[in-house]
Amino acid sequence: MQQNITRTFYSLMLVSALAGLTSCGSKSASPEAKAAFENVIPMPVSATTSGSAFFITDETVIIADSSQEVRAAGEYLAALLRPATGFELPVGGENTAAAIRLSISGSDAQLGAEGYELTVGEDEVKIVANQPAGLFNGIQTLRQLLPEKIEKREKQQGPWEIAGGTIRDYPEYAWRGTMLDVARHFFSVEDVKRYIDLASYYKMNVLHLHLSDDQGWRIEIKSWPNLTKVGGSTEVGGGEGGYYTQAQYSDIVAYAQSRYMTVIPEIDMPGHINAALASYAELNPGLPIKREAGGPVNPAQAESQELNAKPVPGQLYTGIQVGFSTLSAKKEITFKFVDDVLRELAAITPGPYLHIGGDEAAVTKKEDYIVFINRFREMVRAHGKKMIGWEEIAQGDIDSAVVVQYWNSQKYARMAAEKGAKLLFSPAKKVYLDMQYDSTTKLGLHWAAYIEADSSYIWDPATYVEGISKEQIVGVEAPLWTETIANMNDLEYMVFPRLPGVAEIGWSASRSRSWTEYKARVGRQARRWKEMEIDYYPSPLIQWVE
Ligand code: TNX
Repeated sequence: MQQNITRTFYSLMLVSALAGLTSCGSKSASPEAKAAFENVIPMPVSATTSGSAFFITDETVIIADSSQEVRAAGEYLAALLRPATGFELPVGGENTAAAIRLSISGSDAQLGAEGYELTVGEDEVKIVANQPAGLFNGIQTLRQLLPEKIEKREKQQGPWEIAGGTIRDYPEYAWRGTMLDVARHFFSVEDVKRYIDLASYYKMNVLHLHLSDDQGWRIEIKSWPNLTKVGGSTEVGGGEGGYYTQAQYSDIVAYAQSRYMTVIPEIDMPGHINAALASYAELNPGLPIKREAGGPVNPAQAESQELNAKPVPGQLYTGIQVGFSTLSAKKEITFKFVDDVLRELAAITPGPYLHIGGDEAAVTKKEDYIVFINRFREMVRAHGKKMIGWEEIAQGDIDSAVVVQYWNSQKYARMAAEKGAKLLFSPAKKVYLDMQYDSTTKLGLHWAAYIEADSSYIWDPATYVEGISKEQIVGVEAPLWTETIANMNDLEYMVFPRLPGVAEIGWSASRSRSWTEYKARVGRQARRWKEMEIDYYPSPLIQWVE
């Protein structure tokens, strides 16, 4: 007993001595700062703490003046840090003792185009990368090393401590994306920008925008103005819908570029095309509507009659059935229409891909479907882009220049791989962000599965489909379909906590991933999400540190 008390006494002495040291200026890292260092998502390739700490103060400067893009990264970092710290944080200033230095060295090949090395010493934080994209990713890591309140937009009380150490990091897959369906429910430019910020915070680098579907056409096409005037005028449930002008789309693209995300626009064809058919009578094949459209949506889930309503040919549609509409392969006007749309879209899309949809064309004859895919492919090429489409396009004449997005059928995935195409992995049972977490969560559908946070995380693209190896896979993408998702609160609830997990599957090597370890890290993100005002699903499988 006596011994114990003595030991406790000496430990206390030691703790106070250390605490004293810290307050006298020797900078040793606090447990909180160390924990932040060890809990980054996506998990870095390596992270070693040194025991010391760096403090951002009103003296700190950001050194980033070697090129315009490095400078932009510095300004972006300063804009992130200024509100909560209240510090000036001049960019490109003198090299004083306390600096955050950003630099493009080009000397470390292993880091690739998106990797970085972040070193936190007592007097300097340094992020080194080969490309500005790597600096951007390093900055995202730096944000997670700081106290959560750094994300607040009003001035907070410091200290602004970062644990010392070194993080070396680069991604496993080049394509780490998310898709937002702005057709079933429209999302404003501001909403899309917020989504870009949230996805890029976890180092995602592709934003796929699902710009057209049966319920809405969301991108201005100058040569076919009724697409937006009529086709953009409503959405699921009968709301007012909306669309992006080409200028607004370009604004989204530029914003995404500033976050090192590539926008991939999708026009879904030859099915999922009712909004266009309702806008231009001449595009209608005059097919009878297949009453029980089937498809993955379970009509029993549609709460109101309206959502279950049968589509009427030539009319706008605000329900949630799928697989009932098609373009006509017999009409030449169809191909004029498609070519005009793809030309205008290619002209405003700097990214290399155009997504032509191609899914669930349940009322398109198979021979017509193949004609469509082959002609779409030629048109996309003629406009200087590469084609990507949902897995069904594997039935067409595709080759290594085409990306096939696997979502449901392993047969089509293998067919695509056999034809030499590259695969983008979006298995519905794992990464469909519109799936309910369990039978009690209100938002979402469940035709593919109920997807809890663990299920969404526990899988590996490289072993998921027999016969398809890692070399054939460009990466992962998590789609958010929005039949039941009407606003940002709904969106965030479906996306968090699953999106960070998908981001980690794309970024971190599978051998270093385990759910048990990951769930502790993701639980520690809760405070950050609170500060960022993210409305997340508090999965009971995770111990949230709030
Ligand atoms: C299937 S996945 C669809 C979408 C629906 C989604 C709902 C795919 C390529 N098509 O049209 O919105 O299911 O989960």
